[in-house]
Amino acid sequence: SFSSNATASNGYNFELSDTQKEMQDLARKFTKEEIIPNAAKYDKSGEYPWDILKKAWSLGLMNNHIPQDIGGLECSVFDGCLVGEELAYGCTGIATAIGGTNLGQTPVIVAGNKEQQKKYLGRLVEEPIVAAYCVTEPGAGSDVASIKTKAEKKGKEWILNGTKMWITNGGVANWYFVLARTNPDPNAPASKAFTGFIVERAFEGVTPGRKEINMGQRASDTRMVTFEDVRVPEENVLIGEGAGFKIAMGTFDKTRPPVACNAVGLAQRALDEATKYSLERKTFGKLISDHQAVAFKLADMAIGVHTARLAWMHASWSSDAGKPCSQTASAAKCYASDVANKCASDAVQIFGGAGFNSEYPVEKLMRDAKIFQIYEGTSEIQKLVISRTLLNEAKQ
Ligand code: CS8
Ligand code: FAD
Repeated sequence: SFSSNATASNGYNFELSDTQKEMQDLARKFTKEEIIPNAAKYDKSGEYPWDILKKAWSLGLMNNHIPQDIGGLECSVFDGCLVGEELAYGCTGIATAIGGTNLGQTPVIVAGNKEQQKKYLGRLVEEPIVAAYCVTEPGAGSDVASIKTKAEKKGKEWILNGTKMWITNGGVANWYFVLARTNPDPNAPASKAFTGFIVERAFEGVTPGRKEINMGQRASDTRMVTFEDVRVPEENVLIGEGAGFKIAMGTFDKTRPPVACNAVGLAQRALDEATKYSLERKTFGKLISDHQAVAFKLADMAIGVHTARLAWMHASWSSDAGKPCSQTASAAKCYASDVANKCASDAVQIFGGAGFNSEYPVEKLMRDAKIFQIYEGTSEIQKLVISRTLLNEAKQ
């Protein structure tokens, strides 16, 4: 088992266990050998990186959180992040393809019954296929409670209608987690008005749209998905009618630290590339690293990487320890996203003209970094979650 010693430790412990180090080394080696040499190719073609995912799957670098009785590794959030940071160092587009399936699985891990877990998580253990998480719609992203996709009960089935937007793995997933409104009363509280469903790609009426052409993370597959009179059997409801909103929110508590760790992987890559370049490039008769303006930029990047890493570590540890963690997960996600953007932009600056050119690795980092401030809740939404919690506590 790759379960974390971070959860078991008393007090502070910054030492990884031997098993964690092995897992991290495996992911680092995989990134070096399989992801880094192919990242630019997938970025340019936009092709889905199936061959890389298949290799990652066979090495146990995907589906980390599936329970052991289903055949998975049942990794802690912390251990999944150790792997995620390494993969993201190589390409955050590929890391998002992998993170997207973990995100789709999480509602089934946290809220699925054993039959649902065996059927849907079991498939992902048996074959290298992926899942997706469908909450956002063309008219509603930040405000989840305003989604319009609806499901109506007819006998032993639910009839699902609506359109989801910007769905990672939307065109390649074998099944989707879908959040839909099941109580038409506009005054029904969010905590009771929505239901979470497992919807197979193969169900009639499920149609993914065209692949969206995005600024960065272009290896990842982002699509609209429409559901037209899709008949979903009642056994595919997670927990029960009305439980969906809390499942969707509870999922983020476990999946925002992994987004933060991916942002840290990108920031570390920016720092490493910039450091290397600063020791090669000369201006005014000396290496650019000997100009303090450049060296201090590197120092600021290192401060960001270090502190953002501690933030995902603490947030994932809190989640694994069963502590209230929405605030720490949001803080890590928001902060690491800003650090990734600052580090990528600074790396481009240190590269000068070469930084702006696609033959060098850092322009991709800058394009890839932006989405971290938007997906899995924008930075503004993370601040909303944090400020609400702290103000509620202060009022008590
Ligand atoms: O709308 C919420 C929100 O989180 N918005 C942001 C949406 C978002 O993050 N979307 C991301 C989509 S997925 C994605 O982008 C994938 S990226 C690709 C993969 C990359 C992998 C590397 C909100 C703004 C936080 C809250 O909305 P409100 O409507 O204001 O709801 P509330 O009044 O706060 O809460 C309503 C009820 O829900 C309960 N709740 C809230 N948070 C939680 C958590 N766990 C459990 N339950 C929760 N965290 C809350 O308690 C309310 O229930 P009551 O019983 O009424 O008290
Ligand atoms: P809006 O909600 O329209 O926000 C627009 C702007 O207003 C933002 O700057 C926002 O921060 C700001 N804003 C909104 N409300 C407030 C407020 N209350 N206070 C202050 N500012 C506010 N979704 C999924 O369900 N599954 C996925 O797999 C998925 N993958 C994605 C992959 C990519 C590449 C992209 C681009 C998006 C993905 N999303 C996914 C959707 C993503 O989560 C949303 O785009 C995001 O939550 C923002 O929603 P929106 O785009 O509707 O922006």
